[in-house]
Amino acid sequence: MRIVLLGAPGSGKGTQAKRLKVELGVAHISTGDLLRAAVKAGTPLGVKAKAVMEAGQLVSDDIVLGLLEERLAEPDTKSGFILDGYPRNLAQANALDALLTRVGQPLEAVVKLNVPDAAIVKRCETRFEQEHRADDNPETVRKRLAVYAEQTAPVADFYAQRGLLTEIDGVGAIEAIGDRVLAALRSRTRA
Ligand code: B4P
Repeated sequence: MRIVLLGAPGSGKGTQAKRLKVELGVAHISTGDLLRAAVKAGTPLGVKAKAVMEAGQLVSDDIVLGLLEERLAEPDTKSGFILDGYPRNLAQANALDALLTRVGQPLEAVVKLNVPDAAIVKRCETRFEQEHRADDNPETVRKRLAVYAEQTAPVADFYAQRGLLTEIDGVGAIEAIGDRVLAALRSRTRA
């Protein structure tokens, strides 16, 4: 299955994708993880991305698309994939559409995790205390939420207009949310 997971930063996309990958037997592609790996490796791309991520902003569309194209060319994506953190704006949504049409692998479902801002701020605070991820500091999280509202929220309408969007309540126990996502995906493939 080919799926996009949408949701605000800290809405649990990465958390849910880990289970979906196992249950559905598909590749998990997180653009956040790809970027963090580039930052850690200190590649020229990573050096550019570091400051942008720490400011809570989006890395440039060209850089992220390049990373994504490379990752989608790997053999484990043949059985399907979950895109986590991509697309994050309408330009990325259009670029993804063009790329997947070109390779004859269109999306089958888009799942959006709905979580109120207050719960997101709390989750990121907890992760900041545990993992010290620079972009989880409270000020940057507020910035990321503003970028989400302005640039990423319209992507949900883009997919709703194409009949691909399913919205899921992303509050509650991690396992219960995963059950909701799986049930929604299964009823979609039966439909
Ligand atoms: P991401 O890596 O995508 O952001 P994230 O905070 O990890 O979000 P996610 O929704 O995956 O949350 P998670 O499951 O980890 O992006 C980071 C940065 O990379 C962006 O700000 C941007 O700069 C850059 N970037 C990435 N993609 C890009 C793109 N396409 N274009 C441009 N720039 C891009 O959950 C968060 C926390 O909540 C965790 O600690 C988790 O344990 C906890 N949690 C999850 N579910 C929970 C639940 N049900 N209850 C309680 N806690 C929960």
